[in-house]
Amino acid sequence: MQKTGIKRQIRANSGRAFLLLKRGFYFLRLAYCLLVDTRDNNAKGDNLMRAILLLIFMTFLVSCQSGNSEANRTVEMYNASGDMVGTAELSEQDAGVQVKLSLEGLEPGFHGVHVHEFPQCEGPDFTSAGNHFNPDGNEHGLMHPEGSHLGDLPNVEADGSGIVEAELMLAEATLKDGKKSILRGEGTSLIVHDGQDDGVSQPGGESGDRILCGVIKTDPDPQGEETPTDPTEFNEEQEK
Ligand SMILES: [Cu+2]
Ligand SMILES: [Zn+2]
Repeated sequence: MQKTGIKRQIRANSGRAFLLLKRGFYFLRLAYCLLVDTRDNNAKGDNLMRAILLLIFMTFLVSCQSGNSEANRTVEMYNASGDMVGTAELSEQDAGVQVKLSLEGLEPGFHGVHVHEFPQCEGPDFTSAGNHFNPDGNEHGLMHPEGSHLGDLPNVEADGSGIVEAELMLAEATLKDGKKSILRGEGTSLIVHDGQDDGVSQPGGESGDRILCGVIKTDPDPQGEETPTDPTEFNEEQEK
């Protein structure tokens, strides 16, 4: 029943907390050993070695944490049939958000790419993604004098085998908080078009059908696999 469900959840949560604690203790002990040993040992070379080790260890800790922050994000790209055909690696940079696209199975040639306003990729037409992300109310197009949408990106070119490997810059956008955040609210989406964006036509550069879509969300994996309803819990409820 409900009670067992709650119990199970508490058990799951405390298990996770225990693991975290254990890991924390391990790191603390390691750091402590490195520091204390330094005091006991007078050999300067050893001290230096330990200091370097400690530094490496601290860097490792920090880099572990930043892996989960808003600085990076991987977006899975799907085609109209619902097959995953690549990824977009997003990373926060001074100039904006870098978008590293790795795609396959496209028609050779140029394709328009934009960040659209809603985090919804419902195939086959992906109209659920809405218009281009445009928090400033600009016109569309990187070549438009009154442009551009914040979500406008340069075209990418698929090679003869339909593969795209491209690094684009979503200028002035951010993954952090604020008006120009592509994680704002529920999030946004990344769309690849069948045709080329001409950079000036309204409202979308006449780039044709939306052929790929990927959701850009704040928390794509909120609680791991434990969140979905436990099927055994349902069975227990049924038996009563
Ligand atoms: Cu678009
Ligand atoms: Zn646009």
